Amino acid sequence: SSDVKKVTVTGGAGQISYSLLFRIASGAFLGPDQRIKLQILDLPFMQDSLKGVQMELHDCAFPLLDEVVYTDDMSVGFKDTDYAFLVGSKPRGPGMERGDLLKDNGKIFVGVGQAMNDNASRDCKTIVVGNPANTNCLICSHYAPDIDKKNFTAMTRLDHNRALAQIALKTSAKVTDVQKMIVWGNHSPTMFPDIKSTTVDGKVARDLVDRKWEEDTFIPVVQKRGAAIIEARKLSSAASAASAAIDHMRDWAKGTDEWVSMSIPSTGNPYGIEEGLIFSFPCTTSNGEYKIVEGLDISDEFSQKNIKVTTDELVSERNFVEHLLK
Ligand code: NAX
Repeated sequence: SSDVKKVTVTGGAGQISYSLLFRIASGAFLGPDQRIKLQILDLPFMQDSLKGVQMELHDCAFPLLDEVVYTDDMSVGFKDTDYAFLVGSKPRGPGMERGDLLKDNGKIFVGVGQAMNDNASRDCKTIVVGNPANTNCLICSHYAPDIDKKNFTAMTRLDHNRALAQIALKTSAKVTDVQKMIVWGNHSPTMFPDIKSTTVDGKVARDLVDRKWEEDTFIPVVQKRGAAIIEARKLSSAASAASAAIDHMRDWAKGTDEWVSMSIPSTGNPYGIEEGLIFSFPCTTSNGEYKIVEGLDISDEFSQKNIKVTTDELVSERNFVEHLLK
């Protein structure tokens, strides 16, 4: 029926999805009253594995889950979808340069964009999780010209949540006491976790932690957290990535007054970031729309330097896939 929301997840047989699908189906995304149909996509050789995921989803007997389809056919997977979690992509293999990854995964997002343009709801809200997420998002949106660009976003919420957690741990505060966190730029080690505006239980964060810790420990720990997880777990972060994807999409769909970091298409305003780049900004959300937090002073040398590094990287990634953006 029409009050069932269709949710598409790509890369459905992968490790992030093994956490994400079950959280979506349990109601963590759209709440305890919203019925859901899951449309799960993965490549042809993963269909057996997807069948197992479907069996487990059935076995949870989730009250909100109307139907689960799994497929390798994008016209089925994206049919009339309301929300798309684009997780599927090729992991970076040994000896692979970032450029190779950009090229290989860029091609995936050409096809995904086309399939979404032909099949998805015109109001479909999309998060790109698969790396390099920001530039994949740019490509996907380019190939879905009939869907508003503002509906295509990429995930920097995991970086945002990591930054919240580091400040909470350092100041012995609850994570909910930490507010006005920002991650600017690209989901990559050039991202800029910015605590200039951050408060902890109402107090200015920079009065509680010193600048040396901020610059030499906090920022690099957040920037390199993905690598630290791989080192410890021998697998990349999965449950935390799924949780952040839910946070991003839930807040976008249902609204929040908290500042959250979302990678969205820049319009050039209000911070002068080049138009069109998929760039992480501080946002608030209401009525299914996000809005950039305005009026922040980022004119100091430290902010400018850090924002420039991550902007330059996004420009160079875009230049690398220019042939796909014609
Ligand atoms: P896995 O390798 O476990 O799963 C990826 C799945 O995608 C596989 O089942 C694969 O068959 C499928 N796939 C590949 N190409 C596809 C296509 N064209 N259509 C549909 N499915 C396709 O990776 P996992 O650990 O789940 O990570 C998925 C992606 O998230 C990776 O690109 C990873 O780098 C990225 N991440 C992004 C994060 C972010 O903050 N934006 C953080 C976590 C994660 O590292």
